[in-house]
Amino acid sequence: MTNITCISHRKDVDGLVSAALIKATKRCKVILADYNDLKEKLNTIKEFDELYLCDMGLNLEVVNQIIKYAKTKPPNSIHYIDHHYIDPFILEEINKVGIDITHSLDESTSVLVYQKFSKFLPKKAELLAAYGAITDYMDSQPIARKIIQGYDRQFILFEATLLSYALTKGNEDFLLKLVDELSGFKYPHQIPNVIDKAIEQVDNITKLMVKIEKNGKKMKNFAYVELDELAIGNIANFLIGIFNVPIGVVYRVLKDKEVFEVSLRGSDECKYHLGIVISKIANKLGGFGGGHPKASGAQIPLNRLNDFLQILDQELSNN
Ligand SMILES: [Mn+2]
Repeated sequence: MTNITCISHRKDVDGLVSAALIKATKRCKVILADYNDLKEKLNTIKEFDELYLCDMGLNLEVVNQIIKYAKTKPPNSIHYIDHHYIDPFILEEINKVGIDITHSLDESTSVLVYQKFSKFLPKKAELLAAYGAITDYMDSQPIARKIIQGYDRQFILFEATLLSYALTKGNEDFLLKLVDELSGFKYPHQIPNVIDKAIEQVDNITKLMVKIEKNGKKMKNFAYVELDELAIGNIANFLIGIFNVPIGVVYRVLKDKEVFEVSLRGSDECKYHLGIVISKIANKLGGFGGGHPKASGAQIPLNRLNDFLQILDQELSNN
């Protein structure tokens, strides 16, 4: 039997539904990862015939590792499907070693996966693609938009939101179960525990809103708050509204690892590519990060927290 593995982004609807679409197409094993443990997870899967890497922006370490793997495998054994910004030079490097690349900044990963495999998938698989597009704010892009127009918009929004809220309250087993159920095209509201966990998270968000109002601080070009959880990076959007700034920044301190995790969100008025900005600053401070124009994140050594806030404010003053 061929050994097919899919590694996809863990705490993110786009990542989970992308994994579900691959699983529905290929009978694959699914491994969920985020930027903290992608390298570790990759290390655990040296043996594979086919490897899918979905919705994971690639840092240099990871690029080197997959290039190493690719050199020992026939061409097209490794598939990289993603919509995170990637340096064209790196793209060229991984292309050279025979990695199959499906990359576009224009649609969510779920839509890219759906397009790639649509001829092997039933029509209802496009709903999964739509959930990923909506929760990644890419539902107005051409393909996603076309899919969504064929349904009741509220229905898709509801199902996508259930997923995105429920997954913040789930452990690894729950997330893998979600992928499994979605790969069988179960609607999110029909999947056990999804509704309960989603409501738990809605409740949590109402409490976080109060906390943000009380503890948030304003810099020149953004507002920020420390929370004990990074529930969903989208929480940073509340800062934009409360402090009337174009960018919201939420972080949480991981004392045992001596790092902080940070999420940024930008409003329509934000004229920066937050993925590029954060990647540059994180590298400078000994951490790593990346993401999209209006949504990005990083992990940075804790002793650089103040530097981070200062440098970010400076970066965002430049035109
Ligand atoms: Mn995505």
